Amino acid sequence: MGMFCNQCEQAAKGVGCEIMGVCGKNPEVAALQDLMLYGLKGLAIYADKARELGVKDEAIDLFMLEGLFTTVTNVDFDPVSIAGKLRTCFDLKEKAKSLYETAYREKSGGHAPAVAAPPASWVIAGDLEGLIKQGQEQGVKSQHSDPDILSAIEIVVFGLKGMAAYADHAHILGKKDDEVFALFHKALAATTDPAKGLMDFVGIAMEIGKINIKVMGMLNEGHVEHYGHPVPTRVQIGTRKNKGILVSGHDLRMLEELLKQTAGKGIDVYTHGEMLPAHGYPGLKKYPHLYGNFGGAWQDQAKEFPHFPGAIIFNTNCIQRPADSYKDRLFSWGQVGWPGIKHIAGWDFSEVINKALECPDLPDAPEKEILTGFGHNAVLGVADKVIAGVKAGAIKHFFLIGGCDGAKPGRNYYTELAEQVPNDCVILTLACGKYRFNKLEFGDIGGIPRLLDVGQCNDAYSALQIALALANAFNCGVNDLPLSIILSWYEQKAHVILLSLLHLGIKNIKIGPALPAYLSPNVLNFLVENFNIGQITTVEADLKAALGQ
Ligand code: FSO
Ligand code: SF4
Repeated sequence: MGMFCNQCEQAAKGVGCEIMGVCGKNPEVAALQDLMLYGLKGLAIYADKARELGVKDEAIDLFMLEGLFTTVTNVDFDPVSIAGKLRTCFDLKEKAKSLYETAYREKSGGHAPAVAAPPASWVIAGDLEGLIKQGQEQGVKSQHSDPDILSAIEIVVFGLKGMAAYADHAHILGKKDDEVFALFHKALAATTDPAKGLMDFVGIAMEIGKINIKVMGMLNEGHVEHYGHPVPTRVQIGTRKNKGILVSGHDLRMLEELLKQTAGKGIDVYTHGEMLPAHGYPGLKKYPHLYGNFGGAWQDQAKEFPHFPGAIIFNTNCIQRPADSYKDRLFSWGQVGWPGIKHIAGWDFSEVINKALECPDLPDAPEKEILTGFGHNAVLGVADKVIAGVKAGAIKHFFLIGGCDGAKPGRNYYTELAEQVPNDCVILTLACGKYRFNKLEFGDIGGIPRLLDVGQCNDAYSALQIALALANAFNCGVNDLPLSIILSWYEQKAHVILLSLLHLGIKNIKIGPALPAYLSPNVLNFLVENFNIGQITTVEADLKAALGQ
C-alpha cells in the first residue's frame, strides 16, 4: 500500500513520502487524511454555494477549521479518531447540501441544479477499512494535470491548513470572523474547479496570506484579552524535585485550565517547545506552580521525555511516535491523536493530574534561566531606545531568525548564523526554531537584549507589528529597513505565514533548510522574480549579503 504526501519540509528525498511518512504517518493514516481533505472539499462546495445565497452555519464553519487542522503535519496519527471526524465531515456536507438546496428553492421556487461531480457527490464508506480504501482511491485526485497549477493548488491547500490551525486557536479564545470562514469555503471549493487557471490560484494564495494576517491579529487579541500583554520574563529551565506535568503544543487556554485544576495539588507545571512564551503572560505567570521550561524543540521529544518522569500532554502539533518508556504517561488533547495514547476530550484534566500524582518526583535538576516575553508591546515599549540605538549607529542591523525546528542536520545553520551575527546587531526570534540558539548568551546593546524572543509561531503577528512600527519610525517601507528575514520552515503554519509576508510585499526572505517540495520550477521562478525569495546558502555568504558587504 503506497501513499503520497509532500506537505512538509521533511518530504522524503525532497519530493514526497511514498512508502511511509518521515513524520511517522503510515499509508493508512495518509489515506484517511487524504479522504478528509476530499470530504472537506465537498463540504466547501456546498457551504460556499449556501453562503452565496445568504445561508451559513457555524457547526460547518468550525468543522472546516478542525478538519483541516487534523491533517496538518504531526497532529493526528490515530485512524479511529480520523474516521470519527470523517463521519462528522460527511454529515456536515449533507447538511450544507440541504441548506443550499432549501435556500435555492426558497429564492427561486425551483429545484437547485444538481452538483453531481465529486467530491460534492461523495458518499462515505462504512467501516474503517472501507474509509482507507476510499481515501486511497479518491483522496489525492485533482481536476487539473498541469504541474504549475497543481503546485499552486498545493500552495492554496497547505495555506488553508496552516490558517485553520491559527483560526482554531483563535476560536478557542472566543475569536471568530465571518470573512475568515467564507474564505476557507471559497478557496477550498475553488481547488475543485477545472475552469480555474494558474493566476487564479496565485491570487487565492495571496488572499489567504492577507486573511491570515487578520486571523493572527485575532489570535493576538485573544491572548492579550485573556492573559495581558507578555512582559520580559526569566524562565527557569530544567526540573525541581516535585510532581510534574509537561505541556507541549501551542494552546495557552488549555494550559490555563490545567494551571487552575492543578493549583494547590503539589504539582509543578512545565512548558515544552512552543509553550515556552506562556511564561511571559501576566495571566499565566501569576500561577506559582507554572515552574519552568523543560527540553528543546519538538524533534528531541523521544530523547528527552524519558527524563521527565511526570505526566505529559500535547495540545497541538508536534507529536512524534511515543517511546514505550513514556507512552503510559502521555496524553493528547484538541486535534492531536496517536493510537493507544489517552485522549482528553474537553476541559477536565483529572486523569492527567492523577497520573502525575502516581508518577515519581522529577529530579532536582534546575539549570540556567532564559528570557522570553518580548511581544510587540514590550519591544515597542522601548522603541525610543531602539530607534536612538539605530540612529547613533549602536544597532546596525536586525535579524529575524524565526520559524520551525526540525530533525535535519542542515538546521545547525541557524545556530551558527545566530552565533555569527555581529555584536552590534539585534536578533528577533519566534517559533520553535529558537531552540537552536536560545540557551546561548548574546548580551545586550545599551540595555536592550541582543536576542529578543517574540513568542510562538502563533505570535508572528507581533513580529510583524514590530517591523511595521520600525518602518513607520524610520519613515520607510519594511523592505527598506536594516532588517533581514531568515526563516526556517517545517510545516503548513510556517507556510501560511510566508504567504502573509508575500501578501505584504516583503522581499528578499531567505528560507531553509530545503525549499518546499511542492514548488514547481515555474512557480519557484515566479516567487524569485516577484519577491526575490531564496534558499539559505552558507552562514558567511548570507550574513555578507544581509549586511550589504
Ligand atoms: Fe514548531 Fe511544530 Fe510552532 Fe510548527 S512546534 S514546528 S510551524 O508546529 O508550529 O513552531
Ligand atoms: Fe512526509 Fe511531511 Fe507528509 Fe509526514 S507530513 S508524510 S514527513 S511530507
